[in-house]
Amino acid sequence: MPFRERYTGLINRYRDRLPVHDDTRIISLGEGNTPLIRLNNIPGIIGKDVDIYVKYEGLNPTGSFKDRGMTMAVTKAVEEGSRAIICASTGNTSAAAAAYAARAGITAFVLIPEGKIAMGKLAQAMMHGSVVIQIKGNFDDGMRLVKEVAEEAPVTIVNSINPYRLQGQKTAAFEIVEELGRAPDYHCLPVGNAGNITAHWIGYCEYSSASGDHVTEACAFCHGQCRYAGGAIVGNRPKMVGYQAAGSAPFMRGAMVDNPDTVATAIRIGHPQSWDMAWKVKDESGGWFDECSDAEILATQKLLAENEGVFCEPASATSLAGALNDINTGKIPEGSSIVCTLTGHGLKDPDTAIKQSTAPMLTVEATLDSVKTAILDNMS
Ligand code: AN7
Repeated sequence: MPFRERYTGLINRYRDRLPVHDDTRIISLGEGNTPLIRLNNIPGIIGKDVDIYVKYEGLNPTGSFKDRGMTMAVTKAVEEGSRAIICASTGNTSAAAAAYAARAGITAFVLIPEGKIAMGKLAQAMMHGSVVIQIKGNFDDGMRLVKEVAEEAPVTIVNSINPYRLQGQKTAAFEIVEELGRAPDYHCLPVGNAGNITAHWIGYCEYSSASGDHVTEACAFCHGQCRYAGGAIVGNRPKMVGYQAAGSAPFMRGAMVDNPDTVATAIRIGHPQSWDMAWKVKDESGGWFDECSDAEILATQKLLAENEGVFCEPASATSLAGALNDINTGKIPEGSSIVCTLTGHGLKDPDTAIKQSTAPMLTVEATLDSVKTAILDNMS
C-alpha cells in the first residue's frame, strides 16, 4: 500500500472539470501540481509590505506551463484519432508538443522562427523526435502557416487556438485557490498570445462560481468545453494583470505589432491569438496591461535567482518585473496578495543567463593555496 495516492497528472486530478470520459486514454507526464513559493526576501528589499507568491511553472515535465495545455490537447487529439499534431512556437509549445507526441506515439511537426528560440527548447524538440521546421520568419508567420496547412493536411493544431489547451491550463488557477484557501488579490502573468491569462481567468471564474452556466464572457470561448460556472460567484477573483515586453507589446499599442523584438524570445509575439478574450479578461477582472523593458526583465530574472533561489527564463520574469513596478508606484497597494506566474524554467535559455551573469567566475591553479585564497578574497 502506498502511503498516499500517487500523483498522475492534472487530468486525473481535475477530471470532473475537464472534457474527458471515463475511458479516455490520458496522455500525461505528471504535469501540474507545481510549487507556489512565497517570496521571503524581495518584499524586504523593495521595502513594501506585500505577500508575493510565484507559481513555479518551470517545474512542469518539459519545463513550462505549456504541459498543462498539452496533456489535454494531445489526449483529445489521440481520442479523436489524430496521428499527427502541429504547432508554431517560440519554443516552449514545441518542446511540450514534441514530448507529449512522443509519449502518445504520434508525430509532432513544429514550426519555429530560425535563430530565435532558446537553446534548451530547441534541444527538447530535437531530442523528442519531432519534425522541426525552421522558418525564415517570426512566430506570427509560423502561426499563419500552421492554420493554412492544417486546412490541407491531416494534422491537429495544438497551439492555444485549440480550446482544449486553455482547459488544461485553467487548472493552475484551481491549484492556487486550493493552496491559498482563496484567490489572490492580483494575478500577474507574462502575455504573448494571451492564452494563459485567459485560461487562468476561466479557472478562477469556474472555481468561484456555485454551479450552472458560464460566468465569464471569456469562458464562452471555451466552445462548450467547460462544465462549470454560472449563477452566483461565491469566491473572490483576482484582478488579472498582463505584462508584455516593450518591444513586443500589442496590448499596450492597442494594435498588432508587425516586427516584435525582445530578449524574452518566448513572448516575441506581435499578433496575439487570444486578442479578444484577453481584453475581456482585463475588463471583467478589473485588471490591466503594462509593459517592461528588456533591461527590467533581465534585472528581475537575476533579482529572483540571487535572492530567492528561483531560476526562471526571461519571459517569465516579466510577470514579477511588472508587478514590482506596480507595487512601487502603489497601483498594487501594500497589504495585497499577489501571485506571479513563472511560466518557464531558467535552464531553457542558458545563453542569455550566462551572458548577463556578473557573479565572479575564477580560474585558479588546482592547489589548496590558490583555492583558499579565492575563498578568503570573496567572503562577504
Ligand atoms: C515562458 O511556445 O507562445 O500569453 O509558442 O513560453 O499564453 O502565449 C510561448 C509563450 C509566457 C506567453 N512565458 O504565454 C510558444 C509560446 C513563456 C512562454 C508565454 C510563453 P501566452
